Amino acid sequence: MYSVPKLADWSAAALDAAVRELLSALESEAAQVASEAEWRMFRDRWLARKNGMLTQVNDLWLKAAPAEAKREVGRRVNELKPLVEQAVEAAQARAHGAGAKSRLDAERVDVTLPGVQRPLGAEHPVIRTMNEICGVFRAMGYSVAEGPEIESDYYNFEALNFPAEHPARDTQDTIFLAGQEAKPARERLLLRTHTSPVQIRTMQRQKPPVRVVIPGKIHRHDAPDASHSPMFHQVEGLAVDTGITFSDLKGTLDHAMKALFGSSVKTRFQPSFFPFTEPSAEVAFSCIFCGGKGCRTCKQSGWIELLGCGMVDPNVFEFVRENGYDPAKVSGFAFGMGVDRVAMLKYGIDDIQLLFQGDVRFLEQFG
Ligand code: 2NL
Repeated sequence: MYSVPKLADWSAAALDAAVRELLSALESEAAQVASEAEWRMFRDRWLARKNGMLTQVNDLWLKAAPAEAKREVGRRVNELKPLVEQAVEAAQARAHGAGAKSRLDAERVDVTLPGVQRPLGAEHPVIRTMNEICGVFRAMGYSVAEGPEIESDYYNFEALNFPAEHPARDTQDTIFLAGQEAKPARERLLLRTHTSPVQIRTMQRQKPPVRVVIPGKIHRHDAPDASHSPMFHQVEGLAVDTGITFSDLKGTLDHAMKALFGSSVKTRFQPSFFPFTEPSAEVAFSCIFCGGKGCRTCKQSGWIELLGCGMVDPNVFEFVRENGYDPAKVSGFAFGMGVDRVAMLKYGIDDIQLLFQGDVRFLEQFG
């Protein structure tokens, strides 16, 4: 690599030769600068105050020159300085350009490649069924209400005519929250076992007439198997007005079953019992798989049981009497159905667990 020579011959010809040699070294070193880091080393080698090439030229050529040569040496040394500075500046511009180009090359994006695929989500079959059921009742003028999943004993039992210690409570397989013993019994919290508490809340908020459906999650202390889950879904409905009769109940639910399962289904009402309705009934519709002849799904009966319903018990109205629900003046009907059962029938699902395991291979079939 080039280094600044000491001079012995101070003639004009010898000085010119030394200058040419230095400039050619400058030019070839400048040509090799290819990056920001190399440029910095090049700049320091030539311009550093301490030991840079120009400093050495000053020391070895100008300061060392005999008095008679000082003028000629000085002129040449002065001309060198701007040349070196120009070469350094030009090399920087080139190094910078080269760096930017290689970065652009590395980061180049091919906009013609296919994009990142984002799979579309699909509505869960339970939610879809819930919306469909609510839609059938909305079309008949019902509104939709929701409420808390953690409820008090009062709303889940007391106000629905399940008195404390009544055996009907046992049928609910309730999951209770721990640490509630310090509270009065009616304030103790539990996971709601039906969405009926929201109907009580609706009657507290709204004077009759009322027509409302309540979709939601409910909980029962049940061991999971193909037809049981400790968490499942329900849609309940309530209609209260003057002069509501059991015929209104039958006509409404008969229409709802036809809207959900096809206009050719028949409905069957059989007497039953619920604490909050009197009289009460179980509703079945004619089997959509065998047309009523008998098959595996309807257990050879020709009927599929789906709903519980009845006329609202006057004892329930007593809890909201002050808000216009005098049982001597108004009457109403109520019903409840399991959404998961409906979804399984509609989509031919034989295991309720599939609905809640979150397996994408199952869920993506509903896109
Ligand atoms: C079933 C039975 C039913 C009700 C729910 C209800 C609510 C109020 C007053 C009266 Cl606030 N009744 N709800 C009535 C009868 C049956 O559900 O088997 N569900 C799956």
